[in-house]
Amino acid sequence: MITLYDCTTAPSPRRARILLAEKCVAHETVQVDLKSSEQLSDAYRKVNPQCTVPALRIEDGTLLTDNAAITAYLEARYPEPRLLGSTPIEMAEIASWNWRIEFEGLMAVAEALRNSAPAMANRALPGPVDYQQIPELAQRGVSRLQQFFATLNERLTGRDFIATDRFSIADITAVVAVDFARIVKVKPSEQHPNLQRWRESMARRPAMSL
Ligand SMILES: N[C@@H](CCC(=O)N[C@@H](CS)C(=O)NCC(=O)O)C(=O)O
Repeated sequence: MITLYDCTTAPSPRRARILLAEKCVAHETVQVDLKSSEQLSDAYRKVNPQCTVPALRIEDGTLLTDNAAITAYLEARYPEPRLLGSTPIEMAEIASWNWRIEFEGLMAVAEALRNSAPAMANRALPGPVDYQQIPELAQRGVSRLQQFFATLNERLTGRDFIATDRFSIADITAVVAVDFARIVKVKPSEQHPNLQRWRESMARRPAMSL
């Protein structure tokens, strides 16, 4: 049986959770409680020395320790539905948008949150090493996030999906990034009609409620 090391409140494992659901992959889930720093415990370090979630244990015991590996593996092993594209051009478009959403969206929320939240003092980056907060990065993160929302809104003009004319991994990553931005009080508004329309249509997919 495949096992997902998950945390229901965190954005990165939500990406893996939605992907597993979209591909209908049966699996077990183990919750790792980030609020009580369980990811830094000796027990979890033995599972994943990077001290992050998600991690996916596959049947032969191999541990996949990030969304990049989990996505590559699941797409290769369960090709349908195709979420990384079918043609070379589709694959390139999807890879490009997925990277932009990670860098301009998810990383911006992480900068804003992790450099400001008192509970994350000394934990400005995930992983086994402690890093101090840089308050200016929190402000920059919020600015980048506002720009990211404008970018997505513009991209979605006259489009149903972010990267191509079909649902893809880029839509999953974007739903997770847009939803998690609420934690730093950035939300789609009337300035983002295309983004709002797309998010409403994504809500009709059962996996997006995970
Ligand atoms: N590259 C990783 C990033 C994973 C990541 O940053 N996970 C966060 C939760 S969203 C984490 O494990 N944080 C632990 C911590 O803050 O110590 C991926 O996308 O798989």
